[in-house]
Amino acid sequence: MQTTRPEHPARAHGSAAVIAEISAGLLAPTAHTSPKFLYDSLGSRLFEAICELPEYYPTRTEAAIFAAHGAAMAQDIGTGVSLIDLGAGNCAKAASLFPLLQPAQYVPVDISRDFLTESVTRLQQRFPHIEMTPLGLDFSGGFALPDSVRSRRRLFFYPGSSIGNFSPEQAIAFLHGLRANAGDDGGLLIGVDLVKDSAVLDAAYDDAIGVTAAFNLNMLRHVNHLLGADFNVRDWQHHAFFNPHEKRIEMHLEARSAVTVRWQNHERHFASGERIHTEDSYKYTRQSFVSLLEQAGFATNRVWTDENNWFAVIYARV
Ligand code: AVJ
Repeated sequence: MQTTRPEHPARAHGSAAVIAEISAGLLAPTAHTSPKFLYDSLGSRLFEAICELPEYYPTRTEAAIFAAHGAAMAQDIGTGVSLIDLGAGNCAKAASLFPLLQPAQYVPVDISRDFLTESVTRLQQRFPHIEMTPLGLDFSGGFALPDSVRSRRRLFFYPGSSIGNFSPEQAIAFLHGLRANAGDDGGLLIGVDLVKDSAVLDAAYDDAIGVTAAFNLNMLRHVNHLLGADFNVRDWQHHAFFNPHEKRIEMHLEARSAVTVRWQNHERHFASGERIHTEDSYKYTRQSFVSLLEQAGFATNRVWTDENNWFAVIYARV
């Protein structure tokens, strides 16, 4: 890897920490970026569009589980909690539970801060009696809860199988952190995508009209903005597949030809066909995820699934 100074360096908009994190991943022997960089404002909108796709079954399947079993969940959980929504996005999933769960406080957390602010402003008008405390931050490495949250019974809400972005080892550490922050009377309501026929999985992450491809490619625009890099999006193509050994979907961006990308005082050459690994989405069996929760210190679990056993919603308690 060479280091040169570009003649017209573009301005970098990311913080020093973000620039260092992305640079290290792009300069690694196998280039990689964290999936959190998929979510700028356009990325969050493209993800919303993914959730409408016929191939992308997780959102629909999870919503059906909430529709069928939401009352039972609310019964188990109880009303008046502080609902901490991790990766809240447009807040639609939590909002659909408000009538049953009747939380006293709603704490949506999302890295895509502007998108979150817009969502919460709209939601507060629909539910004026629920105290809303949005947190625009990256929670993947843990985060501190404001005092107003700590004073109440806490329910962490982590739907959509976003836990799949962590490796199983990272997931245990992350869930362990939630368990510690939940307190003795708190809990976790989590959505988990289950292992299934690989054709179903492959189609869900490589849809016919290319929305997931656009979602993946948009990461390069976002990284250009954060680093002041000169990725040409047209040089890259979306590649996603189920890896049965690792039990995960892998998303990559593959160089269509040999390209050199420059930012700040760095450059990285990519051979034709070389890839940037942009996302993992781990799939679990019901048993393997319950065992993961137990390793993270959650003792009691209640599991709801759909009729195909494609997706599970689990309420875990200390
Ligand atoms: C938001 C992480 C749950 O893994 O299914 C969708 C992201 N990536 N299509 C998933 C995603 C490509 C999604 N999660």
